[in-house]
Amino acid sequence: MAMVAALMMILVIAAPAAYATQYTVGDTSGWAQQVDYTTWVSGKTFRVGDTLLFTYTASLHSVDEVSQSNYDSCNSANTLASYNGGNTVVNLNTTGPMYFICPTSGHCQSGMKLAVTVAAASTSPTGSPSPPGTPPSTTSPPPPPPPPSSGAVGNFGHKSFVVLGLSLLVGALSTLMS
Ligand SMILES: *[C@@H]1O[C@H](CO)[C@@H](O)[C@H](O)[C@H]1NC(C)=O
Ligand SMILES: [Cu+2]
Repeated sequence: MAMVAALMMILVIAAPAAYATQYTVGDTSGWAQQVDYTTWVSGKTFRVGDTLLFTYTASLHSVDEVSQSNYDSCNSANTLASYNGGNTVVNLNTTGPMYFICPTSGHCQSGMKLAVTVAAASTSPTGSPSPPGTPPSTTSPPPPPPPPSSGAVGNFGHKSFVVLGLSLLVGALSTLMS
């Protein structure tokens, strides 16, 4: 019984990770010149919780997150974030567009720039309830927690059903094992 409960805990805790995707920017080409990142982006859906992995030659390139206008003009004077070292993981924390350029002279102008649009966190492909712990799907603050005694059906989120289901499963298993 204790072991079953422990397994359930692990499943619940591990579930969100199963839905996060790490995208290697440029795939095997990495973050480099002569790569068409518009093509690389097309057909992909980036979601909150996913990550971008930039792999690059640290002596040649780096990664700057910039505004849309600085992306358009290849201006790395005012970055939102700067990364170097050859191996950069960027968390996609919020919905909306994100823009990256290589600040090495001439590289962005020749196409070393990446624009992604981050969508809300995924529900699973089958349309079943979201994994517990999935980040909020919008940038707006989450609603305040419901009062404990209200009992309205709308207050039971997906997590409640998952917990209920697991409780029933654990109960059934412990009955079988007793
Ligand atoms: C995403 O959130 C994490 C944790 O708060 C933070 O460390 C990281 O810098 C954020 N990444 C971006 C790109 O904002
Ligand atoms: Cu570069």
